[in-house]
Amino acid sequence: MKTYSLLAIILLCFCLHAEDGSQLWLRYEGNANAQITANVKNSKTVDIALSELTQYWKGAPVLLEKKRTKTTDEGFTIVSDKKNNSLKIVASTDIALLYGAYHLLRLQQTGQVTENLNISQTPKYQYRILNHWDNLDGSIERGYAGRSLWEWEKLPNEISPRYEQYARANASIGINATVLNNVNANPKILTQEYLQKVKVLADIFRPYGLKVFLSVNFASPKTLGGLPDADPLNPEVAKWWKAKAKEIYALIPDFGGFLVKANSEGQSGPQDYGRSHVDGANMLADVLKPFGGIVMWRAFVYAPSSDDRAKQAYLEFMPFDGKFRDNVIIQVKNGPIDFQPREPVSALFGAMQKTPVMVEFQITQEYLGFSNHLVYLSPLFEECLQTDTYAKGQTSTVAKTTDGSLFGHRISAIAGVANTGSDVNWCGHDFAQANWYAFGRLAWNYELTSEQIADEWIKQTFNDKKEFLEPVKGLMLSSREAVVDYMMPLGLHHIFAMGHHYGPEPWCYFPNMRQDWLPPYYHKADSEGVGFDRSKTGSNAVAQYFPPLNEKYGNIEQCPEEFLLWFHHVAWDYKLKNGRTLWDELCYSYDNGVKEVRDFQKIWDRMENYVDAERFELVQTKLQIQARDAMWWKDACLLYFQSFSQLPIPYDIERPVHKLDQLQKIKLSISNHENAILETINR
Ligand code: GCW
Repeated sequence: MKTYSLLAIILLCFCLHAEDGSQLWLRYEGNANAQITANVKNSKTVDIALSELTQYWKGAPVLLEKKRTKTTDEGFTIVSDKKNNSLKIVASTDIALLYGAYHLLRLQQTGQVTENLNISQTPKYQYRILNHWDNLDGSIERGYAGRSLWEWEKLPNEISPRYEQYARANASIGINATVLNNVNANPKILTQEYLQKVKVLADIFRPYGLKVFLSVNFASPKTLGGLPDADPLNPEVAKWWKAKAKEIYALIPDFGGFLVKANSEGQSGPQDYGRSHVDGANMLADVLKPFGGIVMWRAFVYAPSSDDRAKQAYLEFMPFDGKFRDNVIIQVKNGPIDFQPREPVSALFGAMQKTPVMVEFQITQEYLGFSNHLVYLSPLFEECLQTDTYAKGQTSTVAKTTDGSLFGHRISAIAGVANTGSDVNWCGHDFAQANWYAFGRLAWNYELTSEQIADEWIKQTFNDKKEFLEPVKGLMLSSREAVVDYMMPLGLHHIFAMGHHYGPEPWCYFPNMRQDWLPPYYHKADSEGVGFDRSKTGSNAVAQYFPPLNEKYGNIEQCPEEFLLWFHHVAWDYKLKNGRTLWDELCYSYDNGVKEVRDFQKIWDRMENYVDAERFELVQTKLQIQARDAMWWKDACLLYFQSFSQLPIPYDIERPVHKLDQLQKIKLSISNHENAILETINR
């Protein structure tokens, strides 16, 4: 028996070929030679579907049937035709046939093909978009997987094979739009020279159903067009944009539209000319309307003077509800601050009812350990989408307030800030691929659970051996809670190092700097306690939520403990539900976070025989960094907050391995963060 299992392991190891992670979840085995036909005149899209299935589908013959159906343009049906021992994928558009083909292959890869298939799917959101914060010089703002995928210097002549691979990966999970450039937009993207490059990408993406959008700099008519201003009510400005739109659509007839970050973090906008967000957004919407384009206008605005940054997007945008054109959608970050490991949802969801609102998630891990930490983000996305806003009775989840169903909006969208880059494995960390995957799958169908998505991702990306699947799934599903524990438990937030946001710096303070960029503004630690009072006695941000959420969040006794310090300034000796004091619970939470990551290491090391050496080692090394970082976070935060609480760290907890003053000396430069961390921590 022993020899047998040893042999099996050797054989398994032998079969696992050397690999670099570049294939993502698309690891179909070739030469299937299936019998695939289509009743439709071939288009590039249908050809892709035919070719994917012919090569990789190992089941009964498949007919791709295009006909008018009840499902939306992108919906499809897969049905078994038992009589003829065949299958049909039925849809009303070519792209939906391709989505059906990828779904069939997913069923095959995940062992879900049954004799009697009868599946109907239709996406929940109309636009399922990646936002790339890629700059024209090839760098990526908050990107942790190398340089930009877009080789602007080489375009339009040299074409990287990755462009098509990127489109294919997105199509396989139903992502149908991409914003190519950073919201901190360089006006140059709108020059004829760059538009020619954009056109080449759009042409490659089109057969995969991927629509191209651009982020635009609101000052473009001035900086690029030479006009004296960019005032949205200046007819010359509108004329400039009209001509620009005409130029774009001449090159890219199905161009999606503009994404705009205006009057936020130093970007120009309509307020520079005494105009409002409505004036700015509507001017651009009118320009795009004849071509069928839309404007995604971001609500990420906050002024340095405010008493509470968390309230600002709501205060700024609520008065404009219903005043935007019907091709404008307001893009709102999932939480009121900025992509923290945990935030309550933005109060704008459910509150803005007359204007469509879309969620913006961050797939790239700006505040979650970059591409060093294994954090499966699906539970974060799911938590937000399934949060009930109580806007209209009991079932007003964020998902329903944004998918067009609850308020009857014509357009609906969801965006994720991409984590892709030039790294061979696309995302830096092999497990970060799961976050791209999960975003796509949830955008298609937010009723899928994080567990289901992890299950299918692991089976496709690694293997379906129970001994691998179950522990790794468990690891993934607890990873988000772990990062919350070792970075910012109980609702603490924004205690990250200045600028690059890697590692803890709760002490970071400069009297002359914008206070809302500094951690003490958020944690407000003092000798009494810690946390931001957003209840009635404080900033009253809770009032922006519908009842009963406002009551629940505003009342310290009822407030969910994961948001306690988000909404309340809490005494160090305040008793939590489990009987511990706040101080002790903070200590145990940080300690628990460290333990969880140490457990992840133990789990992963046991997986060595089930995974190729390359990916095994990369993940192992990254888990080592994560474990050291978790200890760094724990020691930094506990030792710092202890200087206020003056209380002992419970004696059954592992003692700090750093000194506070040493940790306070760590200054990472963003470009060399990985090495710097290793050096300082190993010192
Ligand atoms: O999360 C913050 C980031 C900025 C980013 C900004 C935004 C693109 O720190 O890098 O800028 O939000 O979303 O506009």
